[in-house]
Amino acid sequence: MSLALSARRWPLVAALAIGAGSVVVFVARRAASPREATRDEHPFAELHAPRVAEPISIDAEEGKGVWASERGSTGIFKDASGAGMVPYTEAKVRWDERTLYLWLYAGDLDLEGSVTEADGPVARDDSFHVELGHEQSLYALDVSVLGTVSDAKCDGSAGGKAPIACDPSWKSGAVVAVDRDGTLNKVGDNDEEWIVEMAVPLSSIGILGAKAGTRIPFAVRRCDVGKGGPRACGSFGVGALRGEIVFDAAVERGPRVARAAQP
Ligand SMILES: [Ca+2]
Ligand SMILES: [Ca+2]
Repeated sequence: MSLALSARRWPLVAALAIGAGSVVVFVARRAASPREATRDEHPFAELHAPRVAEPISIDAEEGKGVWASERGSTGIFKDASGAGMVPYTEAKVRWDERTLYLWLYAGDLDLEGSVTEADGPVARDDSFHVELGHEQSLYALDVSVLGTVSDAKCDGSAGGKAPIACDPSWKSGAVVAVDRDGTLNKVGDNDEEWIVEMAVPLSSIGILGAKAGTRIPFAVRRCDVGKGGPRACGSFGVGALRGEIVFDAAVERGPRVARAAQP
């Protein structure tokens, strides 16, 4: 009986010994290098942006190959309950050494927009709100269905609480084009969608020498404006799951180039 007990205890003793060894190794590793904050201490939603080999011409031309793939896509924006936003809304990002490119897709049955002056109250029109972070600053850009831009440099962090102090004299230098499928400010007919293509100079947000691995805190949201109707809102990178663009080394060439390269 005692022999049988001893035999059963051996695996337990061995496990304890191995466990103790693991603790020693773990402690030694912790002591060897200074502690760094682990990524999962802050709940980031990473958005991996492919690089483009040539600058994207900003013209909102339909079917452009460089935006065809789902790489660098937020997927459908989420509403406050975590469900996919209705109407469908999505953003994609690309980069080169000088520029961050955005493609903002808005499904929309009723296109509403009237603000045409830069830094005007763009958010009351059908629009996107983009937040980019760098160092201690937050750069906020609103861009509307009319292509009107309101931009400001603020205190705060991308996707966090509403910024307290903003300086609207800051200019992003963003180049914007909009493709609209529908009639503006006319209720009763069925509109379909509008798409913003946008280039933001990285130097305007203090990023020089961008390279693979560069990270930019990022949030984007949209509230659909309807004539007298409810405002459906959705976002990416806002609240508990902050967003962050990561510049990938892989180059996005688009399907046309890929086809041309085949024998
Ligand atoms: Ca401004
Ligand atoms: Ca709308």
